[in-house]
Amino acid sequence: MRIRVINPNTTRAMTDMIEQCARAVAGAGTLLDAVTSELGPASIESHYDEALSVPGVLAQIRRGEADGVDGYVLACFGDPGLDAARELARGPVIGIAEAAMRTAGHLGRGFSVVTTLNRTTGRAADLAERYGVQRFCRGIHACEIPVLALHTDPDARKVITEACRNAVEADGSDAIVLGCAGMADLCDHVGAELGVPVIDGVAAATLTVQSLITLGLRKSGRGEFAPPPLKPYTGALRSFGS
Ligand code: 2AL
Repeated sequence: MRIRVINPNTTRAMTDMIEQCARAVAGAGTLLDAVTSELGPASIESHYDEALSVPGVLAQIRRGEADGVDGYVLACFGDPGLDAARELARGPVIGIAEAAMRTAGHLGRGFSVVTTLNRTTGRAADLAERYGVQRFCRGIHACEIPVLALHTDPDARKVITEACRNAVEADGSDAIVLGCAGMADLCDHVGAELGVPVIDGVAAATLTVQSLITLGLRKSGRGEFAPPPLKPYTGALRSFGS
């Protein structure tokens, strides 16, 4: 099977790290690659960034469909463009917030999310509600490290680990959800330090997509997620139309 991980931001170094984390869990028979959006912001940490990342995600889904990809991981914690991506794809499309929060629900009574900037916590809260896991989500916390500083700030690992430790204590949580794809490579370290399950959405979403494809399950093409009606699009979005 072919799984494609889409990094909705345009930072290639982040895609490389995400690809390694996804490959580390994918099965031997899975052909997995990761692609970087070619249209949009370098990182996604505002509603503005998120809105402008969506055309780049959809362009990658269109390319993936032409390449015969069986399923996709959207590797940004805001799950940007998830519904629209599902309209375009034949196979499953899973967002990392969706996969991580649903996985956390299997592992204990309550989880905490630790994300990047405080301004992204509202989106995470909206997603918890959307995915029906609000009652398991005990708190959403920010480490106040911007996405692109996650791998340049020498204190990032320590700050994130301590933010996770404090979240478990403050919320009485059983598990931690890492709230950014850029934190994927910290998952094992934070888990070992805290002694509670720590969920990286990149790994969780990769295995969710792989499981669905193994089960022979594809996106439902009936109703809401059927391919969108063709029509002309204008201006910079011309190539997205018929
Ligand atoms: C993210 C993420 O996963 N990728 C990105 O660019 N921004 N999420 C976040 N909470 O900042």
